[in-house]
Amino acid sequence: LTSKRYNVQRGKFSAVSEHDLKFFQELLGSHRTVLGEEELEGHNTDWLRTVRGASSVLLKPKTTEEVSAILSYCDQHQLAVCPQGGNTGLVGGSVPVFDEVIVSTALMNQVESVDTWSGVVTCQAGCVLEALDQHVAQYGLMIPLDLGAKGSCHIGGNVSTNAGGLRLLRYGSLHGSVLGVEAVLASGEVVDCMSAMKKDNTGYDLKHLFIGSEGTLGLVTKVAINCPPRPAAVSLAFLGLQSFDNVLKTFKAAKDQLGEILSSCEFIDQSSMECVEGNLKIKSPLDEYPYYMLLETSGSNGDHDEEKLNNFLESTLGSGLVSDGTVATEPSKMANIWALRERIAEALILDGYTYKYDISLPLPHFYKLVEDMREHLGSNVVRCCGYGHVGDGNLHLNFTSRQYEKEILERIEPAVYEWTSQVNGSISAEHGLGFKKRNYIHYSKSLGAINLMKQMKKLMDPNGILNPYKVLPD
Ligand code: FAD
Ligand code: S2G
Ligand code: ZN
Repeated sequence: LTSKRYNVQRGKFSAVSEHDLKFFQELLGSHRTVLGEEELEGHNTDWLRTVRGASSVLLKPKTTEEVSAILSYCDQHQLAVCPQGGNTGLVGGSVPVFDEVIVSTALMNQVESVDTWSGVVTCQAGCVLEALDQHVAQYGLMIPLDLGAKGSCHIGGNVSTNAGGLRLLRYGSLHGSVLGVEAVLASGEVVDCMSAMKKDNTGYDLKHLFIGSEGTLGLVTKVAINCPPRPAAVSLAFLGLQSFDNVLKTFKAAKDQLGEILSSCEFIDQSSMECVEGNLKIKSPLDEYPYYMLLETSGSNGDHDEEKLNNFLESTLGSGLVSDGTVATEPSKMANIWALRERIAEALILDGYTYKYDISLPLPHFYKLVEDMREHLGSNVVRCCGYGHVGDGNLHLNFTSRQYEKEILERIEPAVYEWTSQVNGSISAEHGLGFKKRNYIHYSKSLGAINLMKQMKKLMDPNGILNPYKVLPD
């Protein structure tokens, strides 16, 4: 149990009573009021299986009005709430720490409108990312976000964690592509910041408070997203390189030579590749190299893009920057290459316990952190690997051991955060702070900023019922 493994005290919240259950069942009906810890096993445990809460009540509202009624009731009765989307979060933010009531967006999965002129889709927070992307594809549009968890994560969870993902390099952050948010405050008040307009400079832009606040300021119930045209042509180059210096130079060359059609730039180190090939028994189309890169292009003219990409490959192979490479345009071939990158998280879990770090770093220091931490941990861990969104300066540094060991965690933390803050990096690039990283926020945010965040939390959730023990330190 999280509360056992980490020394955290339960807040002064009520425990759910028979009277409370009666209220929820009258509001939602018994099939949308799921009871009992065994029933809730999958909702109390995070995707990484590293934190586990003890909730015995899972509520499944369908509408904003039902969310409003739930939250105002919980606020009046001092019941803590854990908002939950697809439960793919990686920082322990999406599951209860104690017996918080879980409010799931699973049944809030309706698309409200797609404006084909402006490319704006309006939908409920519980739409699964992949399903939403498939929905807008019929209009020639795409959701400007892609991540390995697309089959399970909800768009409301993506907004709440300000998820980055594999295409941020091309389509930017959700702070740019989300045009509107509807959220419900702890009091039950509905904050309607929905808009389908690309420009709206009327007062404070409040929607940004809910983007990335991980369920601690309000429960997101609807979003409006600006969707770019779905590219007619996508190609994927998979490269083998001898040094990380060559990875950086190749990234720079890709930006110069591929320019506007470059839509993703990811890297994988040899240790990550060994893990995904060894644990998942999937094969890389290249021989063994110390580093690999995935460079994706997306454009409107396949011939033009493929020619550009092949010229790029020729010049980087010719100059020795790249040691080997292959270009795929056929969807199943591209999917096989993406699996080598997207399934590393899954492969790491098969080692046992994962110590996961999602760090933003200035590119010159980027892989040095992996080398230093690999040396620092030595044979104490089964594996130390680095991969991620090198195009965004976002490293995914992971260690694994057979089972959780406090001694390993203490060798890694706070060393990894100190190292990061010394080069002015971010201790959490895209996954958020959740439960696991909230006490390290000061490595990336000033005390003044943290104080203002606490004041905002106090103003918007005075009883602290929304996702307690998450994001901000006590
Ligand atoms: P959950 O995990 O259910 O919740 C995440 C947080 O948001 C929690 O704090 C929860 O309380 C809160 N929350 C959820 N829904 C709402 C809501 N409607 N209103 C208010 N708060 C809410 N993340 C990235 O950024 N980039 C990646 O490339 C990436 N790749 C991943 C690959 C894999 C294989 C996995 C398992 C995860 C990956 N993630 C990545 C992490 C995770 O998928 C994202 O954080 C995602 O946005 C979480 O969405 P979710 O619906 O699963 O949210
Ligand atoms: C990714 C999520 C998985 C991980 O794959 O891009 O954001 O292992 C990550 O960190
Ligand atoms: Zn990532």
